[in-house]
Formats: sequence, structure tokens, C-alpha cells
Amino acid sequence: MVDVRDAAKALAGAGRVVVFTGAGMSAESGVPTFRDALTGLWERFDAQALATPQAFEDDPDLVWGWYEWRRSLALRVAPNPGHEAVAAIEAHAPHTVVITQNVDDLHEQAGSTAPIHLHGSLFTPRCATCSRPAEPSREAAPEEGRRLAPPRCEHCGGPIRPGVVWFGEALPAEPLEAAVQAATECDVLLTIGTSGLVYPAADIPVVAAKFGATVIQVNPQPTPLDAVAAFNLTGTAATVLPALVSAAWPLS
Ligand code: BV8
Ligand code: ZN
Repeated sequence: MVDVRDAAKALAGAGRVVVFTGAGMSAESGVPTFRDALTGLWERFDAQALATPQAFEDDPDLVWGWYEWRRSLALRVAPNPGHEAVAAIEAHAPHTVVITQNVDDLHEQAGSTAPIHLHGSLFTPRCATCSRPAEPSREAAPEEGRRLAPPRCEHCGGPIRPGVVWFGEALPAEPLEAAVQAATECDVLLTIGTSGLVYPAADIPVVAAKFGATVIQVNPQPTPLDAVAAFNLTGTAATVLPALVSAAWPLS
């Protein structure tokens, strides 16, 4: 694949690299993407309808049960060679910033030091009323998925909610500012496994391109980000990323 070699040259020559990831990054670890239809108890719902404050208010047990099922799944799966390739990029290119829309913490499991979480994490629950952080529960949720009543806050008795950003909620200010800052400064931005449909996250590769970065996209499908990508590597994270890294740093 000529493109991989040319993209690898740009990556190896970059002073500052941003790696921007979406749900496709974790697909080969066995974590369903947002595009994938929901299954089991939640199959009649659309993720965008369930990932909202309204849904949690209307039916906390259904929503909390969904997040606990996703958290248990994230604990059962392993990072894939794509996550490992991202950690390898951080090792080869010292000024690499990983920005993720994912909440499964698989980048951390693969050795990425401090990914920026634009949409929070499944592992930082907090009280929906007083926002005090709560401990993620130790027992795993049943594999088939079940409605689960959210635990109550020890301090105020409010319901515990997942530490993710729901649709209609503002993104956390510091991570968003840090992500935009990194996008304006980088020479190369890799966008991996995102449909580029959800804002403001989807603006990050656009900002990078506007500030002169070379955008490399890895996705089996076309996305709106094709328009800003200098290289569109058609394929999956777990196959393309390791090839990109070994072409960029052959002796590694
Ligand atoms: C905001 C965490 C404003 C939760 C997520 C009405 C009211 C308010 C806001 C809006 C509104 N209408 C529109 C908006 C804006 C809205 C938005 O953008 N909507 C879209 C649908 C148009 N945005 C928001 O609501 C944001 N907040 O705007 O607030 C505001 C401001 C101030 C004060 C108050 C309010 C919040 C958005 C964050 C929502 N939370 N996640 C959870 O995880 O449950 S979003 C979630 O979906 C993901 O995090 C991700 O960001 C997004 C899209 O998912 P992707 O990661 O891209 O994955 P997806 O499944 O879509 O695609 C997978 C891709 O991978 C595909 O391209 C596929 O081809 C590819 N792929 C598949 N397999 C592989 C692969 N690639 C590589 N390898 C493979 N193997
Ligand atoms: Zn509380």
C-alpha cells in the first residue's frame, strides 16, 4: 500500500503528533461501536437516545445497567494491536498527544500514559446530585445485561451516574482546551476509527488541518473527515496501525 509508506514518512518526520481516536479503535477488542446496533436489553434503543441526561432521569436502572454492562465488558476485553501501535507511536515520537472519544480506558491498558478523555470514562462514576466522585463497583455486571438500580451517594443520597459526557452535556473544559491546543500545534494528526459525526470532538481533525497539519485517517469506511485527510488509509485499526508504525520506524 503506497499510501501507508507515504503516510509513514510524514509520521516519522513529524515533530508533534496527535492521535485522535473513536469507537472503531476498540472494535477489534470486541467493544461495539456507537454505529453498531445495541443488543439485548437495549436493542430497541438508539445509543444517542440512551446516552442522555433525560434517559437517566426517565429510567435510571435501564441506563445504569447499560453502563455497568459496558464497564464490565471493557474490563473483560484486552487492548488490540491498534492500541499497542498507538503506545509505540508515543514511544517513538516524544511529542505525541493522544485524544480519545472512547470511555473504555483501553489506551491506558495498552500503555498510553495520559490520553485526553473528551467524553469521560466508564471508570469515574460520580454523584448525579453533588458530583462527588464514587467508587466503581467491584463486581461485574451480568453478561447478558440487566436493569440495575444506580448506587446512592454516601454523602447526599443522590443517584450515582456514569462519568461520561452525555449528548446535550458540555464537554469538560480543560480536556477540550488541551485537545484544541494540541491540534493547533501538531505536524501530523492521525484520526482513527471515528465517524466524525459528533461535535465538538469531530472538529479536532478539522482544526489540525486548518493549522497546517497533515491528517492521516484510518477507517474501513469513508467519513466526513475524508475531506481534510491528506492520507485515507482504508482498513482497520488493528491491521493498518501496526503496518504504519513498522514502516515509519523500521528498525524498531
Ligand atoms: C454538546 C460518551 C452542547 C457517552 C459520547 C441538541 C442538543 C445539544 C447538543 C446537540 C444537539 N444536537 C446536536 C448536538 C451536538 C451533539 C452532536 O454532535 N450530535 C450529533 C449526533 C450531531 N453533541 C453533543 O451533544 C455534545 N455536547 O454539544 O453540548 C452544550 C454546550 C454548552 C453547555 C451545554 C451543552 C456531547 C457529545 C458527547 C456525547 N457522548 N460518548 C457514552 O460513551 O455513552 S459520543 C460517542 O459517539 C462517542 O464518544 C463518539 O464521540 C461519538 C461517535 O462515536 P465514534 O467514536 O465516532 O464511533 P462511531 O460508532 O460513530 O463510528 C465508529 C467508526 O469506526 C466508524 O467510522 C467505523 O467505520 C469505524 N470502524 C469500525 N470498525 C473499525 C473502525 N475503524 C477502525 N478499525 C475498526 N476495526
Ligand atoms: Zn451526592
